[in-house]
Amino acid sequence: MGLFTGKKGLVFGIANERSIAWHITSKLAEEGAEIGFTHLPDKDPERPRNERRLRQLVDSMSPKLIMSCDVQNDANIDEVFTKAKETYGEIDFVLHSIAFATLEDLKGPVYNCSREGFKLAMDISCYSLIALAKRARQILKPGGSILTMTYLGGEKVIPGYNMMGICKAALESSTEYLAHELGPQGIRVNALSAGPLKTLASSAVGEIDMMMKLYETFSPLRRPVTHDEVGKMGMVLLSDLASGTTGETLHVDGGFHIMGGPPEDAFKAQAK
Ligand code: 0WD
Repeated sequence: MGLFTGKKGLVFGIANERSIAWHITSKLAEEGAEIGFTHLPDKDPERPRNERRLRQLVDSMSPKLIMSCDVQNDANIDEVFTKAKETYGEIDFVLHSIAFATLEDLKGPVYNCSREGFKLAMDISCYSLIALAKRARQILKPGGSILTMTYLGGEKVIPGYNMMGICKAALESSTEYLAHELGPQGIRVNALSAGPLKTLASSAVGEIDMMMKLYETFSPLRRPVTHDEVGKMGMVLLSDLASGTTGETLHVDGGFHIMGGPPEDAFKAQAK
């Protein structure tokens, strides 16, 4: 029997096989979870690329719910949760693995971010968690769990992360407020702060190879983390193994976030 046998939930944010949401999904499925999925709406209904990519990954799990969902659209989110209630009744978990900012705003500088760019990035990358939690609490069972994805750039200045860092700070604060509000209902809300991984979203942030090198040099484990490691911890936070944990931002980053200065061997490597 798996950790998720008899448990059901929704996953928002699989774009392709590199998506963090996909790696968490694989672990959830291995543990027996029944999962419904949403994908970003396709611009051209004749060529449903987002839906096709998602289906290629998840069809073998025979999901009862696959829908498009634009988290900027309240009516669309309502449709997803209405359908989820019809399909599953109550659910046990929700994974929110969604972020977006225009390239211009990701490149920075932050002081050049437009009002519209700020609203867009905050809406998709932060407000969407609140919007999902509002609906999810109506169908989540006591003991249920909501998980979102964040990055160190929300706690510290990471040059190059710019507007998304501000979104992640707001997302982590939202996680805490939601944890406080949903806790009495027995619902946990946590954030997983992952080290850099090559995905569609991170390719937009840029300098991903340099970030990998940084984690190799500075993190206590002296290496970047893997999709699989992030997938495992995502599954754990959504499971009963984490039943006493809420409002937490948990790092899966090889310990990078604890460092306040470079380790001694970083200078030796440079001197070579
Ligand atoms: O290094 C990384 N890749 C890290 C990512 C390190 C730490 C955290 N994260 C975070 C991201 O900021 C994001 O919150 O993890 C989350 C997932 O990111 P990912 O797996 O790196 O990226 P990706 O595979 O691109 O999934 C993000 C998805 C979108 O993908 P695209 O690339 O098509 O924009 O967010 C979804 C979409 O599927 N998305 C939306 N979903 C619904 N409505 C919307 C929207 N309006 N916009 C984007």
